[in-house]
Amino acid sequence: MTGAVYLVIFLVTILASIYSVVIFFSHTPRKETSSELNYTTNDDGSKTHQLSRRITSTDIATGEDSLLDISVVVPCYNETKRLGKMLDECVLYLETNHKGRYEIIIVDDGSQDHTAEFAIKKANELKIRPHVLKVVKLSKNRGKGGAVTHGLLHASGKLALFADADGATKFSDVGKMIPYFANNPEVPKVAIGSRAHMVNTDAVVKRSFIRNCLMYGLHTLVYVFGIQDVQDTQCGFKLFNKSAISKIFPHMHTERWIFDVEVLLLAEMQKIQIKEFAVNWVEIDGSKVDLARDSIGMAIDLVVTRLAYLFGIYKLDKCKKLGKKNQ
Ligand SMILES: Nc1nc2c(ncn2[C@@H]2O[C@H](COP(=O)(O)OP(=O)(O)O)[C@@H](O)[C@H]2O)c(=O)[nH]1
Ligand SMILES: [Mg+2]
Repeated sequence: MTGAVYLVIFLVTILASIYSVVIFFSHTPRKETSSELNYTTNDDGSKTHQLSRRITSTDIATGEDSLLDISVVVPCYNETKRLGKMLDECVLYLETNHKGRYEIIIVDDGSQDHTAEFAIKKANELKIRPHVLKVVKLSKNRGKGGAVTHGLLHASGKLALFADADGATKFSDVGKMIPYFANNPEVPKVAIGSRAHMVNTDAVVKRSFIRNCLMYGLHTLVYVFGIQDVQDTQCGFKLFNKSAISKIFPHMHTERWIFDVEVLLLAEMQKIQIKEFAVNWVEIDGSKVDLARDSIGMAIDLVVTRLAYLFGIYKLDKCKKLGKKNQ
């Protein structure tokens, strides 16, 4: 056999091994359980209520299909210590600017510290009407990405934001993003909070050395594996119109920390408009990220997500690529 044949065999073996590894680490999200389609609110508490119908990839938003301006999805895992302050700020902004036209969906991802009950108590304390704050409990922990995906797919607002429970991003900054969605609700758009303007400020410089190193490592991997046009992929403050939700979230696979990158990959693959907005952000204690365990998981998920789309292991099933008119 010639050298060329050996080379081909070698390359095919390498490719087949990479393919198998990607299949091994790829994710198939579990189906929603029936209890996850219900929520509780601050009424008498004896009954659960049905969430809005799940958004599908074939839905076409008209802007007339919802009475609500905005839904806010808050993924929560053991957040009794941090959620209160975030809700104070969030409800103040929404009551002032969107009274009667908003909902907050708390997705409690198997917390053990009674986050769900805390959220209902907080809704009473803030005197918001029943059914404005909805609490969904996931039967089994899915991770932040799974919780955000679940909440957004059952959101009923014309726009839907996901925001971290720690209130690290100043909530009122959503007001800078909303005008971007003013016209043409059928055109999918994504607005993402960005901390890129803060790289040399105390908020980032004062983070621990190891956290900053891991952050730079992650940014480099994100850059190499697919997202070059977005400076801050990881900020937990992203706003979508209904059209963008239906084009992106029915296709999600990644359930843990790196799901933001899959959201952006899906948006870029379909030429969906993405705009970054500088937001005010402060580091809040009590992060759920375990540096040692999660950074390895993040790196694996990142590489696997990119390669899985490349190899066709992850696909945009029913969702057709958008035509030129939406670019
Ligand atoms: N639903 C859900 N949310 C989570 C999970 N882990 C973290 N979160 C939420 O994700 C958001 C960001 O978490 P945080 O620990 O502040 O991450 P960091 O800001 O990247 O350090 C918070 O709202 C957390 O409650 C999880 O396993 N499930
Ligand atoms: Mg945080």
